Amino acid sequence: MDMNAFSLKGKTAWITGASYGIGFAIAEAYAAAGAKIVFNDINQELVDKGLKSYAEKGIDATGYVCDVTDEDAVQELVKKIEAEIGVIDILVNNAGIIRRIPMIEMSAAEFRKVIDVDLNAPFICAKAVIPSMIQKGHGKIINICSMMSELGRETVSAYAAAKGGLKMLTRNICSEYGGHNIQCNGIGPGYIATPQTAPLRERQADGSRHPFDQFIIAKTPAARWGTPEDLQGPAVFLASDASNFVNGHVLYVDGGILAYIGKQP
Ligand code: NAP
Ligand code: GCO
Repeated sequence: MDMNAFSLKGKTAWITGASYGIGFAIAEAYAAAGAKIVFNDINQELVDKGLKSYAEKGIDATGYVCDVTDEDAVQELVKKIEAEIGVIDILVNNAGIIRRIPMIEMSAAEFRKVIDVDLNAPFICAKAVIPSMIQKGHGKIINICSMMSELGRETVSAYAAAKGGLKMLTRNICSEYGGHNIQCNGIGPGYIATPQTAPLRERQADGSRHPFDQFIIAKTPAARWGTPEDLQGPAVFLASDASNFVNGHVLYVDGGILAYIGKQP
């Protein structure tokens, strides 16, 4: 086998919401694999924060301000990227939010907001990049799903609905555009230590671990939270020629949680 199949040399990768967290880690890995990095975030302050972080890693990334839920803005951004950087070969739909609210206490507006960012935006971004991928004869779309694409839990109804839908959007893009040599797959991270999950890991007043933190440790065969770096290898694989016959798949990177009943108390 030619190991260059895992190279991203000469490819342009757009990772949404990638000033920090999982998106940043994936972009870092893509840069190491040879890709040109483009990212966006919701405001200039975050884009500047991201540019500083990328520069500190020696990565010459290009950052843009764009709200991924705004279709006109996304269409304009893709045209700008194509003019200034090049056709997007790899899209990672990473931008996402969560609102942990008991369903009967959640307003429809709050529910819609989560669906808008976590499901509608991946549709908007994929729709914007697919035409040029078809013209170019290849493309990779990677949707950042979740364990909540498979399981529910209290207080995350909107998020689980969005991530479940994102799994099916992944399969549908595969079905509709696989014939154009476009592979659309998902990554389903387990519980990863990022700002998004920080509230679930906060130390208690007495210095003990958060009950949810203890719960996740007991439910994970690896007995630890994941790190954004745990996602880098799977993300490079799904963006590279090494996965050209993998399509419509969600690759769970969860330390084994989905396979495990949990440690006996
Ligand atoms: P994070 O730390 O909250 O980062 C998410 C990024 O997306 C932030 O930079 C955020 O900007 C940006 N964003 C939010 N709304 C946006 C919008 N409308 N337009 C553009 N950018 C926007 O989250 P993370 O933990 O890195 O998670 C990244 C992805 O992985 C998300 O899709 C999440 O659902 C998924 N995921 C996370 C975990 C986990 O355990 N952490 C597990 C499974 C899946 P702001 O700072 O302004 O919000
Ligand atoms: C939560 C967490 C999870 C993780 C992730 C798990 O509140 O349960 O935030 O949703 O973010 O999605 O895969």
